[in-house]
Amino acid sequence: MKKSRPPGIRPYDHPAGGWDALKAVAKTLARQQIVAQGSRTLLKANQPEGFDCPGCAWPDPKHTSSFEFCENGAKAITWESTAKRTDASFFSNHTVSELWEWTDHELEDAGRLTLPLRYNPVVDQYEPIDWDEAFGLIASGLNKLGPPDQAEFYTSGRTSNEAAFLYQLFVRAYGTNNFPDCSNMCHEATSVGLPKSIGVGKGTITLEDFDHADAIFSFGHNPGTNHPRMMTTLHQAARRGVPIIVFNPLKERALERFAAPQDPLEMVTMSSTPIASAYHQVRVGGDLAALKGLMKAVFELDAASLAAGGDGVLDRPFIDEHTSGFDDLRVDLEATGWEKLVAASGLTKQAIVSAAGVYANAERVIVCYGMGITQHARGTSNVQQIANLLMLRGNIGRQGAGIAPIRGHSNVQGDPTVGITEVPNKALLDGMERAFGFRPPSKKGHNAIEAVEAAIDGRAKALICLGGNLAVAMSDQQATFAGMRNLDLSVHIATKLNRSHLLTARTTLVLPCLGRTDLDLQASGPQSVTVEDSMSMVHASRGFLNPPGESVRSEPAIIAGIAKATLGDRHGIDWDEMIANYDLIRDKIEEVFPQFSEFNTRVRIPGGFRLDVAASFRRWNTPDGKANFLTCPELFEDSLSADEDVLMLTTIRSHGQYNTTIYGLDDRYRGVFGRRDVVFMNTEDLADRGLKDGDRIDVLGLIGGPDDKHLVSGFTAVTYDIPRGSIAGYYPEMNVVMSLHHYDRQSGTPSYKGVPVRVTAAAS
Ligand SMILES: Nc1nc2c(c(=O)[nH]1)N[C@H]1C(S)=C(S)[C@@H](COP(=O)(O)OP(=O)(O)OC[C@H]3O[C@@H](n4cnc5c(=O)[nH]c(N)nc54)[C@H](O)[C@@H]3O)O[C@H]1N2
Ligand SMILES: Nc1nc2c(c(=O)[nH]1)N[C@H]1C(S)=C(S)[C@@H](COP(=O)(O)OP(=O)(O)OC[C@H]3O[C@@H](n4cnc5c(=O)[nH]c(N)nc54)[C@H](O)[C@@H]3O)O[C@H]1N2
Ligand SMILES: [Mo]
Repeated sequence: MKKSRPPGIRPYDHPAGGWDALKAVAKTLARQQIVAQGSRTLLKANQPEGFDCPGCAWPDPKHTSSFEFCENGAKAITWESTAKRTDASFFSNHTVSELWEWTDHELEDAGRLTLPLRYNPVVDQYEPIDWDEAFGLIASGLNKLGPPDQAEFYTSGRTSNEAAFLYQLFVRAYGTNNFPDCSNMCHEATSVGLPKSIGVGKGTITLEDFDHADAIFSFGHNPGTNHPRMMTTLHQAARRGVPIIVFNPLKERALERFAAPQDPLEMVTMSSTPIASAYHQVRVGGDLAALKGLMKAVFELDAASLAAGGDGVLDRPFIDEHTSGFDDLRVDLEATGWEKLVAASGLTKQAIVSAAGVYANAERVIVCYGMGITQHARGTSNVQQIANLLMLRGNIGRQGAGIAPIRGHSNVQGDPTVGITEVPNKALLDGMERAFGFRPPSKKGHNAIEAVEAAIDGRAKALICLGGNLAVAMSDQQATFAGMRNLDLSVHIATKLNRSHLLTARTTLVLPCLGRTDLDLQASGPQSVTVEDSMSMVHASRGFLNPPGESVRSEPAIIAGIAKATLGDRHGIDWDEMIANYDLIRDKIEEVFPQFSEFNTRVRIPGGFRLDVAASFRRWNTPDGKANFLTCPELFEDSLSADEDVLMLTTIRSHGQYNTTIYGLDDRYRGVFGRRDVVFMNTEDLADRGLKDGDRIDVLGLIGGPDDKHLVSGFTAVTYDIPRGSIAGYYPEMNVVMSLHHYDRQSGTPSYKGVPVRVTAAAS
């Protein structure tokens, strides 16, 4: 007898991609009312003369290739180039209290922002305001603060290099390093962890390396949804017979099998290609143990090979010449028994040993990873164990091998490269002094968590957000919301309305900006901006659509307007000149950061250029000039996760969202339709609690207080193929269960993917 499933739960048995992906795009185009211009827009994505897709940071094949179909890229583009508008009448028809009751989906679906707005508390509405008046209010708000450290300057990762660079110039000239940014919630564990390991906080491979890899390992990322263009690469590798070994608690469909929309044969025959050659369902938070197990098994294979008179499997010349810390790693692995590794990873010893066999047999290995690795209380250590694993066989700094952090936002890697960082190094400070004749402050500023903490306890009085939706993206929404409401001045530079904008301060402004697809016309003509992808390639992006309204300005122009009003002619910076022609901004970027030499020339070459990643050439910019093996003795994320009654919650993205932007309520590949109020659980974990598929449950976060402040109630439990002890729910709905103080102590990354929780039947 077939069991009936909860409403909206219908297991999906097609491969990822295929015709359903094409259908989904057609539906999105229609919903955003852009059928006519939509297809034209999509064809310009990631083309040499077109714009960079705002969907993700996956690189483009040589940037001159033909159109690459990507379902979620298409959603990101149509969502931005929608014909819907929020104009003056929209805001006079809806109070902020009323909008607060709308869902996140409804808020953004209302359309593009078209006018600068100021919140009027008397009528509880946003009202149009002149640009100059807006800039004046911001300037007086910032200039009446005590020390400049009372202001926080957030950046989300869609911001171009040019806008980010001007922003950091303005903020440093104003006098602070308070640069919370979305990267703090994302790949900060990479940016902090890898410099200590290999001397650079970026990936070491290029896209071409995949053509030469003999094995690919994938930890904690979901490319079918979040980096769909990566599926072209994985599809090609799988067809070449390259083993792809996946470590992920959830069986993500695209990693199981994929039908490439660009492959006519697969589309016509409705066939697909298996992607993963082995799929290891590691426990949530079990990667540290899995990685140490892999390394322990490599050591054992090495010993066995040597005992049999072979050469061993370690790359001894590489280890001797290029690394330090090898003996410490060996001691750490010897001290950790298999029993513990098996328990903490949730994998059998056999599974780990077999994956290690694939690793040791491959001449060239790439390890890719995403948020499943970084968003943990030990995220930095996770990243460093991946580097260790690669270093054991010299898999860094040669063709077909290396480490591949898969970045999120389309320019999240570029923003820190051009100065968005709360910890400026000497080179940055020297560069700024050289180019602008003033020495910026060197004192460490706030990251995202510290900025929110400062808002909560009143140390921060002003917050300027260059994009994003900080309040909803951050852990502990109750605390974060209260902090944002506590401010004197809040300014949001945005394309669309979101919940952060409704958390009004004493003075609150929303400033409408152009997106990637929009034509950016300045005094010297149409402008291009630049972005850096996950593989350190910098290239140009130029939009071509008519802006959503006459008043909408570019991000650089808005920053320049704020800077001029706030700083006057301090330091003699000519803001107008740079806005008239973005080449002049790029000249300054080059002056501050020598790796951008001949920036304006090189960025005009189709496909752009690659920034120097020293570790790709086996130059190690670490204090001892070597690649460092770094150990982490603790296996569990925290003491609670060893408690049997405690489940580890991970928070994931559905197929129908872009971070806090909810395109729709379906998560097709996971078989969820029309809802997001579900929690994926193992049948036995449910049974242990007297629960079953479809029951309504409460989920209580256990860190950050004994009361029920971190409670999500009345969600529906859905039985799912997930390891015992692990549960999964959607970001951002589940952010409420997280304490603001639960984060990786090394990088500040919130532990979004390792939250100890207790699950019970719903109280009401
Ligand atoms: N369409 C779309 N594209 C996007 C985004 C989007 O929201 N929508 N967001 C962009 C951004 S900013 C980012 S950072 C990236 C995010 O891209 P991903 O890194 O793919 O992000 P997530 O969906 O959060 O989770 C990734 C995977 O980690 C697995 N996972 C969860 N916990 C663990 C764990 O403990 N261990 C392991 N090994 N795996 C685990 C989940 O099952 C999931 O498959 O995508 C970018 N691209
Ligand atoms: N529980 C949980 N929480 C998470 C995560 C998780 O996996 N689990 N992931 C974290 C990660 S990886 C990230 S990166 C953060 C994301 O945090 P953010 O980057 O702050 O959030 P987004 O949802 O990407 O921001 C969406 C808003 O950006 C604005 N926007 C869109 N395009 C543009 C543009 O071109 N210019 C400007 N100025 N504004 C624009 C729109 O107003 C839109 O509402 O969330 C983090 N939060
Ligand atoms: Mo991200």
